[in-house]
Amino acid sequence: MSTEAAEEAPKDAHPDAHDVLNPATGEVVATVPATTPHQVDAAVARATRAQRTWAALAPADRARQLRRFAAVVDDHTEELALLEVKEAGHTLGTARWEAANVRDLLDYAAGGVERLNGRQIPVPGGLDITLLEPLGVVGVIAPWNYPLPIAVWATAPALAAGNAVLLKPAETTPLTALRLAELAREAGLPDGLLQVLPGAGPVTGTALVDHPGVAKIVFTGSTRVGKEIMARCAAQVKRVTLELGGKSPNIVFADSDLEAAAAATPMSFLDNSGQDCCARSRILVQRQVYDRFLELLAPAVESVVVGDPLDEKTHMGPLISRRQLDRVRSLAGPELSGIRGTAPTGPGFWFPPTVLTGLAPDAPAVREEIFGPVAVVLPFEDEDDAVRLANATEYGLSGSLWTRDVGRAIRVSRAVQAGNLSVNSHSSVRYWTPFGGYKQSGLGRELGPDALAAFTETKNVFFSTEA
Ligand code: TXE
Repeated sequence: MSTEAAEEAPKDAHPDAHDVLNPATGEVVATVPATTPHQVDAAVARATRAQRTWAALAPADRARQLRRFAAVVDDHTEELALLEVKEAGHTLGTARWEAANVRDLLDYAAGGVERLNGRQIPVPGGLDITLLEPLGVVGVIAPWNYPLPIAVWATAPALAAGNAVLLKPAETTPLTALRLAELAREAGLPDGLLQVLPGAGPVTGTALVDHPGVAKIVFTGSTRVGKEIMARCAAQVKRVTLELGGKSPNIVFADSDLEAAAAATPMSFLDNSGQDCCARSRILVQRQVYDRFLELLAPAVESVVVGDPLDEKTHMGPLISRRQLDRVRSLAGPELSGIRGTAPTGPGFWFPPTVLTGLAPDAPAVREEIFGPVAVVLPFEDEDDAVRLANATEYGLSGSLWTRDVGRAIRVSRAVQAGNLSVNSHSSVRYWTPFGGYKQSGLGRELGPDALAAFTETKNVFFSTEA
């Protein structure tokens, strides 16, 4: 790892260390020491001290410091983007969007600091006030699919609301998070306010989740681990926000602009090589246009350029790891029929863009989150059937519907159980609109105007005038 990043890791780090591989080549680009539970203790103590000073600042001063942090990130967006390409295999276009998103998240959160107000509600016989207080120390456990932005979705509003943050990045992608903590220091944020604790989920992550000095956990990752974390948090009634998996539908009605729907479909499940919790990985097409839609979709999928993430012409890069590649192969191997694009075969973790056809509704590829460049296509008969199929999943994160009928768009978007829907579009994530899942896709919401309030505790105080 770079010497700058090494300085950010705890000094007496655990001998266990994680190799960070470049997913496009399989080469080791850094080795990062893991944080021991004992070091998590020390980090919580430092964060607790920093949080007291931070929360005592005037809102305008906190906002100013966060804006300065955003400005420092802005000066380093290209560097952060290149680091994201190196550790996560993202295309340059995606990585640049991610770095800019971090800057925007910090700016947006800074704008919320001075608007985070309590309220006064009339109560006879005195004065009643409702305060919004910071929680204290917040633990953020981040995934590897969008390592930097997802970490900052929680970090920015948590800091803005007056909390300290301990961020545990995924084992495969700690480098951008470590660099971000250095930039926070460079921007003048108080020492210890944002600390990055690399390490294994079951060791460092569990120590953070179980620590009584951590008031809330924000976790993004698999539904399996999310359930385990929720159960551990329950033991202390610890606050928790979960952003988990998805198996989102892309519903194409016969009355839609089929050409537009087919042209937009490939990147709706291939963006970030399909390692996206919002990936529209179940394409549901009305029976009478099913064949025509596949005719339009095939050339669009086959023309997706897969290769060197640093080449600006590339649309899709590799998968994150050998493990992820093995999982995708096991669910979408060549024995299944469908449309397949092309991908490099050399070193690195490559899988071609794939659309599977002719599967039964209970096939593993239809039910499970594959988290790779794979979608399944299923036909449906009418509106009710489309809604039934869309909801036939334990997940409920996002979804799209394509139709020219406004009434149908309203009816179906009301009936689909998912936190984020888009009509005639696949866009679901904006830092200024709320994001999160129904059912087993998560608990709570991130982003949007209420993001800061999720990092506060509500306290009501009544002052009697009659004593
Ligand atoms: O996730 P994990 P994995 C889904 C996707 C993917 C699957 C497995 O389907 O194929 O999950 O990915 C930390 N206590 N998503 O295994 O294990 C871990 O170190 C505390 C969806 O990589 O859930 C990492 O920082 N922390 C998704 C983070 O949890 C623990 C994003 C996520 O890792 C822990 C990623 C534990 N016991 C995967 N075990 C999305 N919602 O976008 C692991 N971790």
